[in-house]
Amino acid sequence: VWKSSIPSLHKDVPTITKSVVNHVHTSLARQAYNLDDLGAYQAAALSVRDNLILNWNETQMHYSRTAPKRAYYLSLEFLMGRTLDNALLNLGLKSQYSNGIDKLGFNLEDIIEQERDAGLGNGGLGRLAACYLDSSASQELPVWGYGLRYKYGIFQQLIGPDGSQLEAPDPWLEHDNPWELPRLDVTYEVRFYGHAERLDNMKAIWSGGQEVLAMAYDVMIPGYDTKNTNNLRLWESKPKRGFDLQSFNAGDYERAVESSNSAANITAVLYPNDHTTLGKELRLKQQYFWTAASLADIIRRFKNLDKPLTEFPDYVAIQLNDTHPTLAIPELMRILIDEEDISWDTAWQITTNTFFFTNHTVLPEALEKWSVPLMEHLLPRHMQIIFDIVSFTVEKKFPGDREKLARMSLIEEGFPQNVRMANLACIGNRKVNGVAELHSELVRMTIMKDFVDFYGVSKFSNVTNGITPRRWLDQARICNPSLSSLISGTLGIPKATFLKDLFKLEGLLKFADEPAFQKKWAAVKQSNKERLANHVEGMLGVRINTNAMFDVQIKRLHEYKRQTLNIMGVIHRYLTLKAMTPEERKKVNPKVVFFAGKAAPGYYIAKLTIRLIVNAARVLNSDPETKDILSLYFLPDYSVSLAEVLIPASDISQHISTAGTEASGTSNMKFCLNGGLLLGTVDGANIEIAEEVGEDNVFFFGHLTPAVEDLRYQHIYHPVPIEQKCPALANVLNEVSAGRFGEGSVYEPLLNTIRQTDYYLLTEDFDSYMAALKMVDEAYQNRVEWIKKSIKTTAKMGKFSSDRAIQDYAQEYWNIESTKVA
Ligand code: DL6
Repeated sequence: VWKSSIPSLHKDVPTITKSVVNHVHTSLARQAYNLDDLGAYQAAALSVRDNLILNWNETQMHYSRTAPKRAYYLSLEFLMGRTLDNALLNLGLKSQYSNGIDKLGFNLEDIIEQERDAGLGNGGLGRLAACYLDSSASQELPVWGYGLRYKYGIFQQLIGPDGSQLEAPDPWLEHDNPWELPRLDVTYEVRFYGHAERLDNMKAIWSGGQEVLAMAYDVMIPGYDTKNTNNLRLWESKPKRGFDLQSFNAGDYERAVESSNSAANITAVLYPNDHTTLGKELRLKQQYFWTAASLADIIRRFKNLDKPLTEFPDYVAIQLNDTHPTLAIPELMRILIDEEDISWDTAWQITTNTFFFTNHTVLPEALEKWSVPLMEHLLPRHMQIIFDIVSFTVEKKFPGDREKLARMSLIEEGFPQNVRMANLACIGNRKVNGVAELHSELVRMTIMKDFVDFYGVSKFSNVTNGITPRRWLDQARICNPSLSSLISGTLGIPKATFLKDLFKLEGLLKFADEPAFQKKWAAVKQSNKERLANHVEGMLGVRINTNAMFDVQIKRLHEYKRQTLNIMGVIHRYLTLKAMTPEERKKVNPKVVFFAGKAAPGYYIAKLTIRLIVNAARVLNSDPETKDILSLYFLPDYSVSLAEVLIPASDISQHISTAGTEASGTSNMKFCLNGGLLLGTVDGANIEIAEEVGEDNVFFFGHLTPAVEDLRYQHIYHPVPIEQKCPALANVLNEVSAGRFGEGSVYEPLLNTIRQTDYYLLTEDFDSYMAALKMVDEAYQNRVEWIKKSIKTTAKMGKFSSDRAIQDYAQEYWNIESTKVA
């Protein structure tokens, strides 16, 4: 009876409409007459979810039966964006659902817009994790993600009347989330505080303190063009005992709910930090809660195999996405030693063969540290284990070299002492990687230099980041012919062929010189610009000139990413235009500059940059002399969904970090895949993009990484006034100070970062930046050549598919293999 009753996929239009209507009536308790777009979205999502669940069930059964080695991707952030469109694309059911929805009197594109983004991440690191999940499932690799189910994702960004960023909570779960399955039966207890009593044999008993429950929510991750559907397991915190009945009975209601609230608070919010360490106890609690629950789950699954724990690394690889999950190292040691009675040496052997660590930044301020007293208080047993690791590893090898020991130690001396999470992550792992060639080299040469001497260089390698071409090329929600349809028609291959093997795009090279193809290519870009213009009109109520060059910079606001350099460049352009005669202005090609991105709420300078951009936009966009040739927009509340509209519309995008500071960048890859050209510094993955597409197709400028340290030294010890060093930039700063874009004094702290130490070297790079912008203008004049560059750029993006990146991890690191669900 069970077997014959298992439902089958909704695949054809009649079955699809039936299942949607069924969900309208039975899941939503609504009917056709009162159904709006939101209801239609919910019913369609539930219908698509039925399909995902069926594939998911089969995949998990298949994994259990075949018991392959599995990899687990531990990331505190997964920036998933919307799911419906992507799920339909990966299931290959988009046109069927579109027809079905149409028959029910709705439009698929409209209902897709009803979905809220799952914004469980800050930026590149979280979006990378989402791309890697898509690629793992698409490559039929047995990979699960583990993260936290934040009640509030990345904050909503609003712009206040004075142009400042304001933050509002992101209640993304308000409308219920059809894409997750609560697992009431998958719960683990997690302990905090208490005391750890040492026993013999390096063991200890950790008891007392607070215990909370971690409950699993499963998010299905469909592979593209395959049945394989992997899992992202997100943990939610819950009180272990509901509330304290004793206090309640005694009339102390507040105390009764207190412990319940404190447990639930652990997964309440995503920390909106970016490249700054946060000394927040709650953040440390989040990290331990998540790693402890994930490890307990992984070990439970491993134990089903009935193998000895010494074989754990033969069946399990765990990737640590930056240092956030580093507590998994002492946690695995604790479980093995205290609970499984395994000797210290064997436990260390198992641990260091299981974990792999990816570093995502070398910025010193972003390297996580936790104070020893806080760790001792919150995680007393883990602190003991960390001290033991110090005595048994590095100290054994370099007993005499105190300086080296001090640098390599897991403990940074000071008041208080701190635990250096990057050092712990490095010592407790089998392999460490950076995320682009230059960055991996910097990891080896700077933050991990001593460890390279200690372990040998082979432990430290590189996996250049990648992006999923499914979401970032094919998932363009437009009515006009999309780029992927054009590519498929031109190459004479189905979309699936190049969406699964992005190197196939190289076939476009031989069409780059064909005028008919160039025309079609340009038409797609134009339609994407129209779509963005419509979007902006809906958002800001203004109409944009789509014949202008679209110049885009979208990323988190940070001094090292140098949005400030960009806005100073825009102001310089504006001042130059103002100084021209009307005749001269007539010859200027129009340009629209877009910015989008969030600043961490406590990052004052970054927020001032937003304020300057917004206020400059107000001036530029209302200046009758120049507004037709230069306009500027800050699009609020940047998200994955906004990126999906912005990226395909760009002619040129900016990736202009101070050399050596941007580990990789991934939006650079997305723009190039969509035929946008790149203006950037010789940094991160820009370098490898240029290697692929040819330096003549990239606009590079600025000092190189080896020069940066010296220049900074000069700035501190031999400062030269900005008027002398860079008169053009000095003039821009003076105009801002003088109040041309609103109250000048407001911006002084921002301007002083440039006038004084200029740590991010704007004064050093401004002139070459302006020269590069000029080259962009000139190149854009020759539209045919520009289109050729654009085609060549897309054609050479094969390397930057996250399928390639995930295969690098699977083969070089995790040692796992594809296993197809029949
Ligand atoms: O690797 C993903 C992404 C890179 O593309 C960016 O260049 C890098 O800045 C970012 N790093 C972080 C570091 N966060 N922490 N901790 O987000 O990673």
